[in-house]
Amino acid sequence: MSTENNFDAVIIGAGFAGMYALHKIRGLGFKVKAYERASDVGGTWFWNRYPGARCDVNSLEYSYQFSDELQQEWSWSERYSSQPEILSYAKHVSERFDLRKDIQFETKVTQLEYDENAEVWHGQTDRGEEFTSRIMIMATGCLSKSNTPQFEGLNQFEGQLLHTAQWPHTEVDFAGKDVGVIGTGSSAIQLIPIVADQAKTLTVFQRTANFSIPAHNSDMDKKHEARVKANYKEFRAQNSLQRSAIGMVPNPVSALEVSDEEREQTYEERWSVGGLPFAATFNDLGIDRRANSTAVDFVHRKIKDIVKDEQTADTLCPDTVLGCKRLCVDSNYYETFNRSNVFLVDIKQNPIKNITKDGLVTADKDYKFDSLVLATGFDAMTGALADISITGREKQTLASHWSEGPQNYLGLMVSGFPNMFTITGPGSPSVLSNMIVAIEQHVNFITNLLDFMKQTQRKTVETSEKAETEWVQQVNAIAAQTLYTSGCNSWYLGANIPGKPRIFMPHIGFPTYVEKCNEVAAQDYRGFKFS
Ligand code: FAD
Ligand code: N01
Repeated sequence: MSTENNFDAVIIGAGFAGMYALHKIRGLGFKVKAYERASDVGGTWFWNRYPGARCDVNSLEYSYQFSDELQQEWSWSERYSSQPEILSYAKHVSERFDLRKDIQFETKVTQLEYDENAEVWHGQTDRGEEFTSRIMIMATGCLSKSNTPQFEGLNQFEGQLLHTAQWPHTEVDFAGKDVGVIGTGSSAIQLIPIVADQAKTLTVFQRTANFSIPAHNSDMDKKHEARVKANYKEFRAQNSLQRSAIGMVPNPVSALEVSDEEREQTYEERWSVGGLPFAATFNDLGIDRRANSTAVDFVHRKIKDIVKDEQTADTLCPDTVLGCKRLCVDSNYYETFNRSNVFLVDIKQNPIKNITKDGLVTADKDYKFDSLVLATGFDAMTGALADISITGREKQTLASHWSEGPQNYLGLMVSGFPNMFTITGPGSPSVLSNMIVAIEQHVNFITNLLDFMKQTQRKTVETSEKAETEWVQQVNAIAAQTLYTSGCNSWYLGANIPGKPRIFMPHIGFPTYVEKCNEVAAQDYRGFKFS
């Protein structure tokens, strides 16, 4: 292998995590390269091009803060920006910081093996290339490995088959078509109102009803933007103190301690603001079933007010705890079911038996379509890592180390896998926070640690099994105090993928996590071993 392919650090992925990691690691003077299987930067926003895709965290927050010039010069056009605008932002960042020259696109890393003697990682790509690197940064994404359920007959479908997370780059025209959508998660809920507007008919196949809160998206309020920009640092710092690092004001009051009138009025106020802050209407919605059921009842009433057909409304009412699955945020989702061309099928009652060449068959009926959209989500948090064959010390594979579920320390490092870091992996706040904030915190922690190694002339860092076991116990103990583990079957638990170990993966609470990381760093990186 030529020395051209020997690196100090290799990053896998060029979404927001990989891009920032590349920028920061360059700053350490390292020889660094990123591999990305897509043809451009953006990650999530490169792949998820379905109509209606947009963020559900305010754009003034869902953006980088590491460069004040960047955050001052960029302007978002909407409160929750659309996928094309977020992708333009990612491209702008890559150009502004000249990132592309160190990213190799259309290249998937397929294999990584640790060489204990040389203390380097050997990598292979799907193009047959090889590389070595002392440091590996896994910026592979939590929601980047799409999930295509193994429906019988799927490959026999002769119409147009689409997946929300692998959407074509050219416009998909649904005009005059009969369309089926399988799934009613966040992606489906964003897509359904738009497809319904274009298609001749739209049939939605729902297995589990989801809670959705109106986005009330709007054009960016320029005065608000100017106020935030005048004080951006303070705004960011305040938001980072919130449990999800999102600037939603939590109401420090129990849902059970207020009168019925006050409770109803408070829910109404939050519903009219819209979006994720609804989950923080009262301080016990995530921990107390009785409190949570007041929110459930409120949303059920809203659904029944909006949706005219009684049976459809009943089917749309979730029977799970609110917020246990990620809350969806929509524009006209429930209203769409009042259209005469839209039909809802409850596949919990009548499961899909198989896909046919021109539609699908459920337990009680045949359906025919021109287009079938799979809005069936992701093998979340571990899927993209499991997609790479990774072998660490003593020939142990990551797959065998994680056979009972992911184990790591601070969500950053796995024992037996030296010098390999995961960004926003399981065990970190990641998907339960504003992810760009979580990404920056992780990358800063990792690059500070690498700088510490450089200054103290250490070659390798790894964590111990003890640190890892204690961390996983702590993550689980926090989750066990909430309704996340008992209130539903979510992808946070791996429950959406048949055979995946059922374990709650994210760490709940961004500020407490940051505190812990800072404490670890201040104690010469307690829980990490250096050589
Ligand atoms: P990704 O953006 O997933 O990037 C990972 C990259 O790694 C991908 O481009 C992938 O191609 C590449 N890759 C993976 N494996 C390999 C390999 N073996 N070889 C080469 N390349 C590889 N989060 C929020 O906080 N707020 C939101 O509003 C929000 N909205 C979302 C909307 C949608 C539709 C989805 C799907 C997710 C949303 N998220 C949101 C979560 C989102 O994933 C993160 O906010 C963020 O974009 C993740 O960035 P990342 O760089 O960590 O991962
Ligand atoms: O995926 P999901 P998603 N047969 O897993 C159904 C982020 N995001 O792409 O619930 C039949 O939520 C499945 O049914 P069930 C956000 O973090 C954010 O929508 O398992 N149905 C479910 O209805 C989000 O949480 C935004 O019973 C099957 C759906 O498919 C995450 O990405 C927008 C099935 C999958 O829903 C994932 O969202 C989009 C089967 N075999 C995404 N398998 C924003 O708004 C699965 N389903 C910011």
